[in-house]
Amino acid sequence: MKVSYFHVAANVPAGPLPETAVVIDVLRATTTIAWALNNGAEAIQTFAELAELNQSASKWPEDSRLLIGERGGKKMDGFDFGNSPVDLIPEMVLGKRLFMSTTNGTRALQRVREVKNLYTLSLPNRKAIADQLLKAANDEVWIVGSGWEGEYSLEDSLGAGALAAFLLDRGRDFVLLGNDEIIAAVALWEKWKTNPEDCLRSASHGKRLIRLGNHDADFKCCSQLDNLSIVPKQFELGTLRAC
Ligand code: 3SL
Repeated sequence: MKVSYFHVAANVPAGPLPETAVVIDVLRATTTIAWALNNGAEAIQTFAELAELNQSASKWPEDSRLLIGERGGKKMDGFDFGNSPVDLIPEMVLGKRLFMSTTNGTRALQRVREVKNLYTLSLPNRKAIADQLLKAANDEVWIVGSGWEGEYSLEDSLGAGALAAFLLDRGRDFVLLGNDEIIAAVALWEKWKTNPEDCLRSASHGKRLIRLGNHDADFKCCSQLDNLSIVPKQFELGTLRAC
């Protein structure tokens, strides 16, 4: 299994996609997705464009839908929630269809949405995703970071490294690091694996969230490792469910 990492959607090579891709947005979209599905959301429909989100959401009964997401880290007018994973408790999301749009994460998802197996990764569900990948043992897996408006993001690389390190540990004989980015990501994980929260707070997007207000609960939640067994997978184009 050859595992490669691309920092941002724009770096994903043109041409045929592999069978399997994993999208990461450690702060915070894919952590929010993992927690929302863990807490009983029926499905999460993701959108890069707000107009499309509003159009799809308007066709769904109001009492069984939630609009969630952010722009620049802030909740949007008319939305039920921003992009904090700790807000999406079972009392809020159980049985609900979530309509989600974020600055970068939902765009990264869109770039690789044609793959057969599309998963989302966060630190909390790192082992669950790794186990799924090891079980399927596809020849090629692409990990795609969300970055920030086209730029590298430290925390997504940390997540990619965390996943690759686990895969290497369990499958050293058949897991191959496919590009320099994933080798660098593993080195980053080695540096911060005992204190991922410190990495998240050191990252430029972590600092952006700190400037916007108190996000201590988000940092804690987004840096927890292997505490969720949820595997978010795309079932219909743009729609994620627990598999
Ligand atoms: O850019 C994104 O997709 C978001 O996850 C960013 S934020 O952490 O919600 O601000």
